[in-house]
Amino acid sequence: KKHKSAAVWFTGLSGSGKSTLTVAVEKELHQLGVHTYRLDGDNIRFGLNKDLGFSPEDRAENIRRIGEVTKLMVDAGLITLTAFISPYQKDRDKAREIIGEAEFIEVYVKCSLETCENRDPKGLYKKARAGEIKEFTGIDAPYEEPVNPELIIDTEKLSLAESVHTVIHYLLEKGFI
Ligand code: GGZ
Repeated sequence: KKHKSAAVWFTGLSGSGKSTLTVAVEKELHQLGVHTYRLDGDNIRFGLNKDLGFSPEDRAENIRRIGEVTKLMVDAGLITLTAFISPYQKDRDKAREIIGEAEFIEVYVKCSLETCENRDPKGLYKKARAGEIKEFTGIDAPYEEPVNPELIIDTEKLSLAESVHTVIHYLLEKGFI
């Protein structure tokens, strides 16, 4: 099945639902016969970027490398789904520039800090509040809300199925799939 490649760039707080959403969107795309690749902390921060931490400079470099890798995957014809906090607008803008405006879809996975902190699936917010993790996004490091995202997915209001549908609908509407 013919499709146009693209980078679907999910950004949001830890616990906002980025990973869950990318996994579910990928599953749906596979059912539609679309070739994809998914990048997240598990396959990037333990490999390519294992030399990087969470200072603003390291996050910028993390996102820059991910932008370059994503560009290669988009060139290879894949719909690439990335799930990184990517808290700084300038870093997301740089990824957009690397990948190309026409292929870059910024998806803000919106969820209040309060809800993310209540979900706390890995107990990281608790550790951050206790001072055991420094520079934790939302606690003692900033998250800059996207200025002009192509899509906003409010995971406090939408079910997972509704969130997936919103992304798939966008890709259909814009002629990517
Ligand atoms: C934010 C951190 C931190 C700090 C470890 N701040 O919920 P998770 O665990 O699985 O996802 C978070 C992940 C964030 O990595 P990213 O590469 O997405 O960040 S960025 O785009 O800002 O470069 C969290 C874990 O790593 N983690 N320490 N201090 N998240």
